[in-house]
Amino acid sequence: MLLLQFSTSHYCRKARLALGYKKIAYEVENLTPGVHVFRIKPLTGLTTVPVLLPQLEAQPVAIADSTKILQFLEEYCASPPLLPKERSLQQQAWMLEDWLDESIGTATRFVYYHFRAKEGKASEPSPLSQLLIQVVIRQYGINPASVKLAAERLSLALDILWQHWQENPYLIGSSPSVADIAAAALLSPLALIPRYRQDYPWLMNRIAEIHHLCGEPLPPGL
Ligand SMILES: N[C@@H](CCC(=O)N[C@@H](CS)C(=O)NCC(=O)O)C(=O)O
Repeated sequence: MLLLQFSTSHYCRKARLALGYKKIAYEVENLTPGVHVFRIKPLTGLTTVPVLLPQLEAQPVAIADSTKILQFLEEYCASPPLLPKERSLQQQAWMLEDWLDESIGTATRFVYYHFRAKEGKASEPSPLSQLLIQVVIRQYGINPASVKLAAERLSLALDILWQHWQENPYLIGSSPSVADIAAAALLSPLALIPRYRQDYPWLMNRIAEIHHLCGEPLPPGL
């Protein structure tokens, strides 16, 4: 299998964690933001990464969207499972995964890029890095007001995740699921921000543990 990705994208990390957990052999092709559309759009009709090319007979040529990639991997390789056995718990796992993907992954992006453009600027002052950060900031409309909303959304989300993880090592059921993979990947950019490392040590431990389970190198900051 071939994963088309941006090496730093937390959505691509999510796909890598699932591939790693299932011990599926794959290669990555790192794309350059901007020109990536010429590679991606003819394959999927979309412009976002990750995109998985299964390169297998009787399978789709390309799968776009990290949630669709996780669904494909679960069907293609059922063991080890990333879903509980009970149908009602499976639905809960996918619901949590979708919330983490659509709402929390976006909020993380806002807080993360705002940090890299402000307090974190000293650690990556190169004009090229700062130019790329400014492109992302414009693309997604990241500004102090939208960052404040994102930080509030994250704070609520982290309270909810804390309640789940305090009672059980896994978010749904008794083994890792798509929800744990999504949380570990989509919250991983927060590890670079000192305030989050200091206020949420349990989250950093959880992110690290899930990365170990999946054989994936830790994100920057951990
Ligand atoms: N919901 C999508 C989100 C993917 C996404 O936002 N990818 C970003 C990188 S983190 C991207 O490809 N941005 C480039 C673009 O939108 O052209 C998924 O889960 O795959």
